[in-house]
Amino acid sequence: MSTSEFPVRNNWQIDEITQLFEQPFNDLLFQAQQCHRQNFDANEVQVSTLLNIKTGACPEDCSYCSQSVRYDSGLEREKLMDVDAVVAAARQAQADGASRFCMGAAWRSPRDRDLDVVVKMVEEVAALGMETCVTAGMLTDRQAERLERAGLDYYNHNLDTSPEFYGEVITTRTYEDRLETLGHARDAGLKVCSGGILGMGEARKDRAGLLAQLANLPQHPQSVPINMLVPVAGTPLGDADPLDPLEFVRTVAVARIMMPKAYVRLSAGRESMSDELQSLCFLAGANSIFYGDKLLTTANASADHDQELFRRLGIRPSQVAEGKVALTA
Ligand code: SAM
Ligand code: DTB
Ligand code: SF4
Repeated sequence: MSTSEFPVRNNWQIDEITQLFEQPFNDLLFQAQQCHRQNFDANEVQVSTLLNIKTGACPEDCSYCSQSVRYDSGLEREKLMDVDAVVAAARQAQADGASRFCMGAAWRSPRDRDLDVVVKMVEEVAALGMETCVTAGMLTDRQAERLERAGLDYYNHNLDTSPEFYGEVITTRTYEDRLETLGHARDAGLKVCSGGILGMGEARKDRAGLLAQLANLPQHPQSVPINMLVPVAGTPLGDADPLDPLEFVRTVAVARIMMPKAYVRLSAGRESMSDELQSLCFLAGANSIFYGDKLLTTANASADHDQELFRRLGIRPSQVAEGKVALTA
C-alpha cells in the first residue's frame, strides 16, 4: 500500500467524511491504523503537561467551561501566576517525562501587558529545553508574532464543533473570530494546535463538520486535540447526555485518516474512560495525550495510571523535537 492512499488533502467534502464514519467499525479502525503506521511509529505517544496560568472569571460564555464568569461552577478565580511558579511547574513536568508544556489562560484575548508576562514564561520554559504551547484566547497578528519571537512552538485555539452547531455552545465570539486567530498563529510561523469537544449534544454531521473545517484549513493543524466533554456542574452542559464511546473512537479514526500527519491528541475526558477505550483510541490513531493529574481545572487520569497503561500497551513516550532536551519517561 502506498502513502498516496492517505494523501494530505484540504478539499474534504461532508459526504465522503460521512462515508468514512459509516463504515463498519473494524474497517474504519483498520484503515486508520494503516494510515497511522505510514506516518508515525505506532507505539509512540507524545506527552504534554497542562498548567492553568490564569484561572476563572472569563467573560466568554462557552457552555462547557468551568471558567466562564457567567456560570457558578464553584471555581475560585486566581490571578495570572508568577513566572517563577510557572517555570517550577514546567521543570517538574519535564522531570516527570513530559516533552511539551502547555500554558492555558482563561481570557477572551490577552491584554498586551498580560502578554508581556506570558512572553517571559515562554522564554524561560523554552530555555529548559521543553516544547512550549500557549492557549490564551484570540490573538492579534502582532501578538502571535511576539509569541513566535519568544520561542513559542504551538498555539492552541480550538474550533470546538461545526459552524452549524457552534451557536448552541458559544455566543460571545464567532467561528470567524476563531479562524482568524488560527490564521494569525499560522502566519506568524507558530505550529497550530486546534481541535474540538465531543459529547456536547452535537450530531455526527457536526463531528464531520468540525473535522472538515480543521482539515480544510490552508495547512492541517500540526496537533488536533479531540476532547470528550468533561461535564462541569453549574455549566449549561453540566448534565449533557454522554456520547457513545465508540462514536468517540470513530471520530479519532476519521481525524487520523483526514489529517494523516497531524498528532491527534486524546485530550480531556480520559479520566472517565476505561483503559480499553483509551487503547481503542490509540489503535484508531491517537498519538498524543495530556499527562499529569490535572487538566486546566478538572482532574486528568493520574500519572501513575498512565505509566502503567503505557507499560501494558508497550507504548513509549515520543522523544522531543530536534534541539530540545529529552529527559526520562
Ligand atoms: N480561554 C482560552 C480559549 O478558550 O481559547 C484558552 C483556554 S480553554 C479552557 C481551552 C479549550 O479547552 C477550549 O477551547 C475547549 O475546547 C477545552 N475545554 C474547556 N472546558 C472543557 C470541558 N469541560 N471539557 C472538554 N474540553 C474543555
Ligand atoms: C484542549 O483541547 N484541551 C485542553 C487544552 N486544549 C488546553 C483543555 C481541557 C480542559 C478540560 C477542562 C478543564 O480542566 O477545565
Ligand atoms: Fe473562557 Fe476559554 Fe473557558 Fe471559553 S473556554 S469560557 S474562552 S476560558
